[in-house]
Amino acid sequence: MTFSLSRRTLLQGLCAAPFGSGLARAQTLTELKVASRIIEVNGRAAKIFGITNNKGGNGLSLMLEERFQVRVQNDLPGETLLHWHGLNPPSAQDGVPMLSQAPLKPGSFFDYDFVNTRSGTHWMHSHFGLQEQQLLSAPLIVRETAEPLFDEQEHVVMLHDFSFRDPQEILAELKGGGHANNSMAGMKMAMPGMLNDIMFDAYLANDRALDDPEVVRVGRSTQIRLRIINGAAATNMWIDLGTLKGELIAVDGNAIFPLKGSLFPLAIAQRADVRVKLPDGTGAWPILFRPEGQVTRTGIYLATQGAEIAKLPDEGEVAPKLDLVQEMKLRSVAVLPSEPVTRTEILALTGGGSDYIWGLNGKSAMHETIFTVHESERIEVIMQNQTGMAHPMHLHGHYFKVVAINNIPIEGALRDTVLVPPSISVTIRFATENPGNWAFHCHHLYHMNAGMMGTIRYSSAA
Ligand SMILES: [Cu+2]
Repeated sequence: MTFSLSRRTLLQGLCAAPFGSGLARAQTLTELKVASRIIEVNGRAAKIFGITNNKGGNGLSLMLEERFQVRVQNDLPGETLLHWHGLNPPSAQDGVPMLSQAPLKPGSFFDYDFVNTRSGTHWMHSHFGLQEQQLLSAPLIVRETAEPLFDEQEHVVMLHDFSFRDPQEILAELKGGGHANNSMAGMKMAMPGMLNDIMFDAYLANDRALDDPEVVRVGRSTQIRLRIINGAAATNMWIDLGTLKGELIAVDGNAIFPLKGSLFPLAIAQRADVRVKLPDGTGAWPILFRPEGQVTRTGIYLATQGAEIAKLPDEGEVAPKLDLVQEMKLRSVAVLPSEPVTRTEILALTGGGSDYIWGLNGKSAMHETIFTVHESERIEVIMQNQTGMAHPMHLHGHYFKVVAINNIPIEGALRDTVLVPPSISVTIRFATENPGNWAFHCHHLYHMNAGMMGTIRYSSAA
């Protein structure tokens, strides 16, 4: 059961036992506060948002067997609403304004309470307006065991793109047909092959640019599991291990058969768990995160105690654009039941002209019904990108299996977000087992806010 009350109402004592088991609940409820905070970027103070838990940490870490019992307190001067990206809550707790819940008023809170069935590296972010661009996001890690199964260290890295500008101003400029960057003003939008439609002031790894990177202290010959979250609003990235070799072991929180490498793509909103075995001896190793099509990069360092950090410039070679070469190779560990597909839907990704209106099947109303489903169906969706930009497509409330790329069948990964590059089709399958009304959208924040979002409705839902 959930409810929403202002702080004042709470003080007036009107929140009398809204739960069946008030005592047990009070012992486990975690509070997340959404508030403004200041960080330093390029030597300048930046006012952004953040999500702090009641232990003072960033975001949330819980065990799989724990019920998801979280109070979100809005300490912002304006409305907000958090979405649990990667979890499959009941739709009334999914945090999409005007679809699943009303936005949270300043000074009020909302109590979330559901059985969580999803483990892995996930995240939470505001689904309200353009707040995600102002770093209103945090890790959401669900562990299956209290201690790592292997003798390994763990570290969470959250990536962001950052601008000192007001995101509303960026969106207005994009809609005005200009490139959201002074030096490229007047440039037409979304030309074929265009990678980035916004120029950012910095790219951050755990809130820090490469001139002042986070240094993670590691033991000699340590094995480390990096849980990497692309929380950028509009930037696809590469994970670059440099001289180190690693293994990709999970995507979007779902285990895959390990894929060896040192360069892994990570589209907007996706997560990657990468296991790295450090060489013997002391040293410092940069892990870089490189936005596609850009020379600027960000990163962290893994360093043994006392090792000197030889700082890298924040510019390097141009990072290539993301493709689906890796996606073709991913194989999920979990096997989906082999029920036949009950229905195939075509979803055209459309728009992106000089008016900066984006859409799904040519429609650009954010809560437009894409299609209606019944419970216990096995739906196949063929997404066809008819635009000049890549779109990281995210389905709420479900995870899906990537089953074909350009109609070439694969036994692909289980995901909640998949990149669909220009002129490419990506086919996914999911089971309709979470009744409600669910957002399905491009996770590029400005594409979404310019119309590339719709709703999948269950016939059983209101
Ligand atoms: Cu998009």
